[in-house]
Amino acid sequence: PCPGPCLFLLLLPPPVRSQPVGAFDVCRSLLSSEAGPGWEFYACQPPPVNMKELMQIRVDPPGITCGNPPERFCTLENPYLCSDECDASSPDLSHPPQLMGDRERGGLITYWQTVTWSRYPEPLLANITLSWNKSLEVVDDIIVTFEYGRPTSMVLEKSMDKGVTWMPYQYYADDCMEVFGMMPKRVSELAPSNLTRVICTEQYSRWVGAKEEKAVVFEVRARFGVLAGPKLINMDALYTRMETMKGLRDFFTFTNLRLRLLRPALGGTYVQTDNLLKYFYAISNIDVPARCKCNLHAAQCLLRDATLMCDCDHNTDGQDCQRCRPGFKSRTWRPGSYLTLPKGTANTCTFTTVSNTNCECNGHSNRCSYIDFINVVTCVSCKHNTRGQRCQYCRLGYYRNASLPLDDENVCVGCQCDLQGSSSPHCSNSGLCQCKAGSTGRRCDTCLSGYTWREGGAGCTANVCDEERLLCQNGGTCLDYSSCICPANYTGERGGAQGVWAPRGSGELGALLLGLYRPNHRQQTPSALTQNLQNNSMLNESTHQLESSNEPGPGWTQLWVCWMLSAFALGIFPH
Ligand SMILES: *[C@@H]1O[C@H](CO)[C@@H](O)[C@H](O)[C@H]1NC(C)=O
Ligand SMILES: *[C@@H]1O[C@H](CO)[C@@H](O)[C@H](O)[C@H]1NC(C)=O
Ligand SMILES: *[C@@H]1O[C@H](CO)[C@@H](O)[C@H](O)[C@H]1NC(C)=O
Ligand SMILES: *[C@@H]1O[C@H](CO)[C@@H](O)[C@H](O)[C@H]1NC(C)=O
Ligand SMILES: *[C@@H]1O[C@H](CO)[C@@H](O)[C@H](O)[C@H]1NC(C)=O
Ligand SMILES: *[C@@H]1O[C@H](CO)[C@@H](O)[C@H](O)[C@H]1NC(C)=O
Ligand SMILES: *[C@@H]1O[C@H](CO)[C@@H](O)[C@H](O)[C@H]1NC(C)=O
Ligand SMILES: [Ca+2]
Repeated sequence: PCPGPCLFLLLLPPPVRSQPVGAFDVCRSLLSSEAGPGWEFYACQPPPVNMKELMQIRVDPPGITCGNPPERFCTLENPYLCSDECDASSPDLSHPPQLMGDRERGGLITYWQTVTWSRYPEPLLANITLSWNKSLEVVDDIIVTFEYGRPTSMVLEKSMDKGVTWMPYQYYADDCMEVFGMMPKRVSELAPSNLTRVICTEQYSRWVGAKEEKAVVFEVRARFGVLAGPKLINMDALYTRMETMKGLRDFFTFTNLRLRLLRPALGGTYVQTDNLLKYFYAISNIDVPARCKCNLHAAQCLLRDATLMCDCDHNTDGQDCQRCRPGFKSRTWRPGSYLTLPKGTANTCTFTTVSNTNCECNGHSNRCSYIDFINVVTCVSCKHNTRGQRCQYCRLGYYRNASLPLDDENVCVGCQCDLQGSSSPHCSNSGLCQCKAGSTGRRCDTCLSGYTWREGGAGCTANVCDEERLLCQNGGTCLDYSSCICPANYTGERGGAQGVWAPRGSGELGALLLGLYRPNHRQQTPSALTQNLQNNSMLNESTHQLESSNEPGPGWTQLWVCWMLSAFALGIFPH
């Protein structure tokens, strides 16, 4: 029964990490209570990463990337030295799109570059589409680094449905009113009430020199700061608003981003038609700090078959943990919540019912439940004195009648261990009770020779005297194997002179081991005694094996861990 849940258990992340306040980086932790160990669930989310490493880049229109055919260009700051060359066929002179997302090592700046504006006055337009095929939540500023000057106008757009529909995210122009008909704004002017407003900013489009300012920023940090304070100290306030303010979470969510480049850097002046080789776009880097959106049901995001997937917990399922696992729909799916602070709420999907194929109880029950702690579907209310995940074991105090099939109503037979002769009411798989010293038999209701059954809870007690071997001295008479009636002037258990205790024969212990005692009332023949010692040693072994099955399985340690856990979970321990 164990290997399934056990393997799963070993694959779980170590549960002993403590939960830092408000970090939401752990989905569950192990708790022990009076009812045994169990899980406590928390809202959780994957850590942020720079998503540039995982983005698909596409540039439009076709042929916008320079170098095919090879082309000369110059720069705004060196307009008359047009000796630079872009050549797609040369590794050193080519500027393909992937150089926007590469890791630059050794300080060498690598960048994508477009053709020059040689077709002026036709506008020089380019679209850069960044796709992740996964909903993400931006957690810090998106920074686009332009070499040779920032565009004088551009739009950042986003899609939340993998590119089906798009919406503007922010407008950038050196003159917002002229280009977009919008009042120029800064994020610092935003208040909590209009935090999700799409603005046009002139901050990143004015000419200040190509080397001085390269960055075009989509300000996320400053927006967070409107709620969480300038240093983002009060993240609780942000998390609270994320829950309560309509559209706030969506504002930071995207699956794709698109940069629509509308007009290149002009060097602070009008377009000089005599030298169009200095107008083009060049982007060396795009940082997208974001986390996988998992609806607060996963603490990590995995790359599977080149697709980002949330590693869903809380019995949720799907790329974004956006639904309950099959069989766990007893209430409708809900995202996890940042509230109540600081730990949030997991809103775990819970077990409902399982199909008959999953609820297999060998005919001893028709109800199952799910134990999240060991991720196991288990039978409940096993009848006919059975127990276990599939009602496949006998309750303690019962043993399996091996000649009956597992689904027989009478498969579990009461041990009926003799209360006085046994040290426990439980027996082994084969029905052997655990006998106290001196008693024997399957039910421990028989005495070894040298022992005599006494009522009143005493069970088998060692004989003090008998008629043959443990004779009473000095003419005493043995009474009921337990005392000698001494002649006058003699005392002692066996009637030894002046109270000296002097048993005759080879001594009790030796006699017992050699099997010398004569059969008696509730006593046995020597061969039966030997037999019984064997049966008892088998009993010792089988006692140890009582809870493990005969199926081949994992090693002892695992079995033990597993047994402990299942035992708690399945209520195996006797009451
Ligand atoms: C860029 O994308 C927009 C929106 O889909 C489209 O209208 C426009 O034609 C594209 N521009 C280029 C140069 O492909
Ligand atoms: C996008 O993700 C979905 C899973 O939501 C997957 O089925 C599909 O294959 C992925 N597409 C690509 C192009 O990777
Ligand atoms: C946002 O609201 C604040 C106060 O309500 C106002 O001063 C500011 O101009 C607004 N910003 C925008 C971009 O609308
Ligand atoms: C086990 O089952 C068989 C077949 O029904 C029966 O004959 C036997 O008495 C049972 N043994 C015990 C110990 O109940
Ligand atoms: C000991 O066990 C064997 C079977 O293993 C059985 O045949 C025998 O009767 C048992 N002896 C006693 C005294 O219980
Ligand atoms: C017991 O012993 C004493 C002396 O030791 C003796 O006087 C007495 O007669 C004895 N009694 C019997 C009944 O033998
Ligand atoms: C059974 O186990 C007990 C304790 O584990 C031990 O003292 C005893 O000697 C064992 N008996 C046999 C017959 O192996
Ligand atoms: Ca680069």
